[in-house]
Amino acid sequence: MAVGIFDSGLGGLTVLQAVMTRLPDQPLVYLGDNANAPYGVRTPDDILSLTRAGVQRLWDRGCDLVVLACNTASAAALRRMQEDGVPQGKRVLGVFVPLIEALTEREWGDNSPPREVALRHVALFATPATVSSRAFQRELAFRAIGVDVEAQACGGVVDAIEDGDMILAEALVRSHVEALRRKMPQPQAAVLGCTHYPLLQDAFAAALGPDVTVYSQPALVAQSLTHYLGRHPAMAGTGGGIEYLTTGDAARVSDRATQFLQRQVTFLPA
Ligand code: DGN
Repeated sequence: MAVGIFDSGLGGLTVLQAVMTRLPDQPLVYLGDNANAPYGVRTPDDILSLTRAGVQRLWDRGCDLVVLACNTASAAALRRMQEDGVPQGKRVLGVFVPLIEALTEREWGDNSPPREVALRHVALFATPATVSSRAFQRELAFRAIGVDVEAQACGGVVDAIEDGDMILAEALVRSHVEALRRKMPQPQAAVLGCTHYPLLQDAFAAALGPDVTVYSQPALVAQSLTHYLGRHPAMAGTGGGIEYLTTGDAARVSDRATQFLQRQVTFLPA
């Protein structure tokens, strides 16, 4: 059975890439809602209804398990979708929990009560919608006590990446890191809470300096998914293969994705 990977646009390809590397035999279907991207500046209700529609498309294609490879969608929609009830036999997972489990040094899927952890000062870099949702802090509080989180809404970064303007994206990273440092001079760890940002991992690491550990999601999500499929083997598949779907202009999205991943990628209309 194929696993669905959903994102508002291209950012989720960083997660897809890590999942492919980790699980080369697992069939995957990627759906980018490029017609409605970016989500980072939309209202929570808008993000919820777009995410619901995207996940439903993937469920309808037979992907019983869908990963929201987008922090903005995970922040605004995941808990609400789960609380409203997911259809029998279907699942939807997000990208915060693997990151937080790694940050708090938990086993994958460990739902035990929150406890003291070594980490004290964490900087979160994410889209404006993710930052204002406070979903990261809420999920962290379910697992850890006494961690101080300072969040920086990184306006403009996703648009610069989607436009292929990495010079602008890197300049924005430097100015967002400076803004964060004015609020929290010495973070111990920095969380890249947007699936686009791994493309700027080096820029974040350089601006933050060697004393800050930078956590990026794709590899953590892939590890956590591997563990999840081990616990739920009926949701896994064999034989590999990846289908790329978009709600946007397939030719344009294919060009951008090819640039983004630096290998030929062909999207089909969803
Ligand atoms: N890549 C998305 C995320 O992880 O939040 C953000 C993309 C967007 O729609 N702004």
